[in-house]
Parts: sequence; structure tokens; C-alpha cells
Amino acid sequence: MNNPATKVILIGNPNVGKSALFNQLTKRYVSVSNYPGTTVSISRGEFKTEGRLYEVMDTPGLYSLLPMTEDERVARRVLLEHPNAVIVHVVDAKNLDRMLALTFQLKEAAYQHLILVLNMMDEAHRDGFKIDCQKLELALACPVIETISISGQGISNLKEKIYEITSVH
Ligand SMILES: Nc1nc2c(ncn2[C@@H]2O[C@H](COP(=O)(O)OP(=O)(O)OP(=O)(O)O)[C@@H](O)[C@H]2O)c(=O)[nH]1
Ligand SMILES: [Mg+2]
Repeated sequence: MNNPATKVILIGNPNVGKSALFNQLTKRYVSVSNYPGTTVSISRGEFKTEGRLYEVMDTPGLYSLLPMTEDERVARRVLLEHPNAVIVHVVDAKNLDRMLALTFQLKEAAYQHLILVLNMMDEAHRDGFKIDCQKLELALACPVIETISISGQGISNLKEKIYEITSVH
């Protein structure tokens, strides 16, 4: 079937807030809990921005692109099946250094559209982390967006960025 929606895949380690972000983006509700491994299958939802339709997929958490568990295989398969999707790599901003390895793997996999989302910025600020997003963008050569998924902060910026990178010809 011909589906005109541009695909957006939320990917990242367990417990970083992918499902909370999914809920904010799509206004659908999927389970969010402070327990890694909450999401075990793909959830789909949609949002529209600037009249353009996007299909968002929430995935189970994964630690690397070399899957070890069935949940990780599910997430990996979605990536393989949608080589033209926008990949939103969601990280816990407090643990950025531990999570960037997956960003590099995604870059190596040569996805055309990759965005790094620094989620849990409320906790990162509380804990005194200072992240220079512009420097990070330059170093990674990919857009970086800060979010607080439980409050919705940064979600409109993320939608704008997704629109921007999928509208360039
Ligand atoms: N303080 C704070 N908590 C957040 C934020 N985003 C998500 N959380 C909390 O983090 C926990 C994990 O959120 P989920 O959305 O379930 O995380 P996930 O990445 O989908 O986890 P898996 O499905 O296990 O891979 C929940 O308790 C959320 O309420 C945020 O920006 N700030
Ligand atoms: Mg989840």
C-alpha cells in the first residue's frame, strides 16, 4: 500500500524517555515507566507539521546496533526496514558520554536523516551538567535538540527540525 507519510523512528537505550517523547509527538498514549524494557514492540502514531504528515515509530530500547535480545532485534529490524526514515536518537542528557557510541554507530550506518535528542534536560540542569549544543552539532555533524519529554519542552523545536531536514532537496 502506498503510505505518503515520512517515517520517523525513535531509537535509543532503554529508559531514556522514547515513549514519553512518542506520546508528546503523537498525542497517543503508550506505556512509560521508570523501568528499562517497558516497550517491547513497535508503536505507531502520527503528527502533522506545516501540512506534512509524519508517521512516528516508538521502539524497544537497544544498547547497540548488534542486537543481543529479542527486543533489541525488533528495534534493529525497524531501522533496517526503513533506510530513508528520520532517525531520532534519544539520549538521557545526564549520561550523554555513555550514549554517544550509538550515535556514532547510527552515523556509520549512513542514515541520511539523523537527529540527536538530549532528553531529561530538567534532570541534567538540576545535576549541573552544561552541554554546548552548538559544539556538539559541529562535532557530530548532525542536529541536536534538547527536550523534557514529560513536560513537552522542546517538542515543537524537534518537529520543526524534522520538517526542516526532510524538506531540503
Ligand atoms: N525528569 C524527566 N523524566 C523523564 C523525561 N522523559 C522521560 N522521563 C521518565 O523516564 C522514565 C522512562 O521513560 P520511557 O518513556 O518509558 O523510556 P523509554 O526510553 O521508552 O524506555 P524503554 O521502553 O524501556 O526503552 C519514565 O519514568 C518517564 O516518566 C524527562 O524529560 N525528564
Ligand atoms: Mg518505551
